[in-house]
Amino acid sequence: MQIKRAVFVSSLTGNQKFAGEGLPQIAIAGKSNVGKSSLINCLCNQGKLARVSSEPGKTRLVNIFRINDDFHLVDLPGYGYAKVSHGMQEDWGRMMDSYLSGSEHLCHIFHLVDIRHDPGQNDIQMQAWIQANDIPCTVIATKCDKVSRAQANRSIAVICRTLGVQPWDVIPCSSETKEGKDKILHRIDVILGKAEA
Ligand SMILES: Nc1nc2c(ncn2[C@@H]2O[C@H](COP(=O)(O)OP(=O)(O)O)[C@@H](O)[C@H]2O)c(=O)[nH]1
Ligand SMILES: [Mg+2]
Repeated sequence: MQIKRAVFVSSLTGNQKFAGEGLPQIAIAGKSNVGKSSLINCLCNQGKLARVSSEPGKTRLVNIFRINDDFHLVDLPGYGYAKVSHGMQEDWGRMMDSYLSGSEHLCHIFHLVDIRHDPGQNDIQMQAWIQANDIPCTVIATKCDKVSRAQANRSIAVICRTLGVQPWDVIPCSSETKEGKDKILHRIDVILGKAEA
């Protein structure tokens, strides 16, 4: 897939549903600061489409982008930012629940984890939730420019073991070097039924 057009559609806050004309939706989940916004910008070849923040916990809305006329990319609010208040964490949970439970067009989740760190408790919970809800998922191990290839392979093994996913469902990537970008775009084609796995 080549992303020719990517436009911001809207942000959801509370109990809004997003039908999006019935186009398939691919959501991006992961800890604050894992690289969700950077990945969106990298895939879409647009520097500032999704805001990239070096301050964790800033993206607290569900942000929706329309990609070509093919699908919607949904940037979910990051989890696990320790410094937010209890109330804010509850808001996060409600927002996720209301998006995820109301989204009949959600067909896949890209679950991002930082390749430099073992998955944490909230990554494990997120993945368990995805599996319990039977949502097809690809784990994207971000920031692979920060580790050697040998270290990346070791991390992928740990990710598979801790999250209970298969190696072919993990794609290492870097928004800096664009490593893994083609694989992710191909995965999107497969998800949308435009290519063979
Ligand atoms: N080295 C490196 N840094 C990255 C990569 N992706 C994101 N970052 C940095 O990590 C920080 C958080 O990125 P952001 O996309 O805002 O994360 P988000 O909170 O998940 O949306 C920023 O300082 C980015 O520049 C990557 O692939 N490689
Ligand atoms: Mg972000």
